[in-house]
Amino acid sequence: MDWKEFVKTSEYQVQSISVFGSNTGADVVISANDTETPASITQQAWPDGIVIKDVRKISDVFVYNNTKRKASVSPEGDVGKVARTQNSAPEKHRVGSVVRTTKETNISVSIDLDGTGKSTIDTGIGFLDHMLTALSKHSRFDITIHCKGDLHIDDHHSTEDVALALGTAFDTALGSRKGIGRFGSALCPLDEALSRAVVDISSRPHCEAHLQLTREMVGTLSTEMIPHFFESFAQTARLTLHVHVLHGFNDHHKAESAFKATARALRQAVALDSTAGVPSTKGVLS
Ligand SMILES: [Mn+2]
Repeated sequence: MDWKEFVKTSEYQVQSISVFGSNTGADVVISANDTETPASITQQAWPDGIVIKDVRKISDVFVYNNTKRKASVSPEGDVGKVARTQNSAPEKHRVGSVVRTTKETNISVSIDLDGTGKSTIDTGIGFLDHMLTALSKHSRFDITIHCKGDLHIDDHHSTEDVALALGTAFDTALGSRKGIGRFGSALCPLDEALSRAVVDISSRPHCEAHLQLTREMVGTLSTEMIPHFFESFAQTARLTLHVHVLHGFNDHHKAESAFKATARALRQAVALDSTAGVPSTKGVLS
């Protein structure tokens, strides 16, 4: 049996439960102990998965294979995570990693789009580390970045190459780009600064980054590299990103609110959506 995951769309009000994967003949029983829902649904084979629609006030769901309990789902959270038994396949995480070595930089990046916002970031540029830590935290992507770059020249190659590598890892983690929301948008303040980010995982790289930065440097990061970071990331991540600082005074705040808004927008755009299929009228998004 090769089933993979359940997706729930909202807490206690579940529009559909999808069981993806394939099963060639074993009895599978899905039961939900809710009086408005059929007590159990049995299918002999589900090569294309099972979708149960309009399940309401759900309190628990079980999957059985040959009457042996394989998994249960509890109703917490936006996207239900399967509480798997030891016999089950590990939960699928969308991960990507990149090692990028040039004469200018030596970089390793890994990303887990289904993480909790844990990060280990060491780019050699303190303020960039601070921004990438914020990106991880507010996107809930687990991110590890190590960069040894030619900082004796300046911060350009390190910043640009970290962005390119992070975008490539993100693209790898997304895979086929099926079953995701595709669009995301967020407004994030940091005290007096307010930023807006809008993301379309379009596979067409484009970035508009207008950040109103006025200082030459923040810490050891040139402010001109901050919009360039977003441009480079969008290029290899193959997405459209519009990020604007709407107003603000302090450049540290402006940049940080821009990264936080981008993180929130990305989180929304990559969120799994069991009804999405390929979220494009063209039928292709990869
Ligand atoms: Mn800060």
